Amino acid sequence: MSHLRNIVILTGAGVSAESGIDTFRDANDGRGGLWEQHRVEDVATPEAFARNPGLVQRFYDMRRAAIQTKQPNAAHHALARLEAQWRGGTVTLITQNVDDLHDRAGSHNLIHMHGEHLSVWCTACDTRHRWTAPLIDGPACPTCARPALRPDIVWFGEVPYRMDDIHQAMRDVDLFVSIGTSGAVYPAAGLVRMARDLGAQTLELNLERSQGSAWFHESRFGPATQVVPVWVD
Ligand code: BJW
Repeated sequence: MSHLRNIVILTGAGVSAESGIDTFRDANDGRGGLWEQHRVEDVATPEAFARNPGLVQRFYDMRRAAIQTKQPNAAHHALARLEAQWRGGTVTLITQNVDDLHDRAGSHNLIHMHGEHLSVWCTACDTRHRWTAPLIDGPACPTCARPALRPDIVWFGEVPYRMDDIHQAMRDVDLFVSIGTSGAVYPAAGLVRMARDLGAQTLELNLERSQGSAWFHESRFGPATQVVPVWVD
């Protein structure tokens, strides 16, 4: 990798799978998109929240509690190590994951494009707060006191966070690496094509071929805890 300066890494649910966090499109019964017994569309859309806020808040409270018991794995640690040791360029980590395992492993140049579980967003006064207690009873915002807190998660139909920062990082990318994502959800799934258009090398590390596999110069298949440390080291 010595001739490469700027690395952009996109991670998805597969990087956290071996920490015990279910992926979205694999851990189901084959009907596609089932997630903890709920269809993704029933809980991960603004319409679902408007229709049944209690169900959605309960669902996220349950997932927050579960995530806090999980630990970063060898793949998260390897990516944090890469950022700490990389010289002569930048390592930008864009994650679609809403867990905090990259943060806890020590990654700093990190973009949570689909939001974060441990953050809540007040839609009344547009402030963000750290989640501390279940949201099911519609608690008041600490800033404006209105009961308008929602999970700070990018649902289908909403614009992912920090798109300007993502485009900025992509402008200078020499190597684009996609890890543990199915390539099914846009705009994240389109980044590999953008990288190709900009002349970058592209590498996929995944358990199996993803939907965008044809866009990668190279693919390496296996569990993230094995293939990521081998690639980094
Ligand atoms: C392992 C492993 C191991 C397993 N080791 N690997 C039609 C065409 C194109 C686009 C659209 C369309 N209709 C609608 C859209 C847009 C829509 C979209 O993409 N829909 C698709 C379903 C088609 N996208 C949006 O709405 C987005 N917003 C948007 O487009 O705004 C417009 C706009 C954008 C930009 C500028 C201006 C305007 C928003 C998307 C929000 C996604 N939100 C979710 C839910 C979060 C809720 C929560 O977590 O609580 O984010 S959906 C869900 O999918 C979650 C994930 O981040 C995301 C991606 O999933 P991921 O990470 O890829 O997981 P899986 O399960 O799919 O794959 C896991 C992979 O890991 C697999 O490949 C396994 O093999 C592998 N794996 N174990 C290594 N051990």
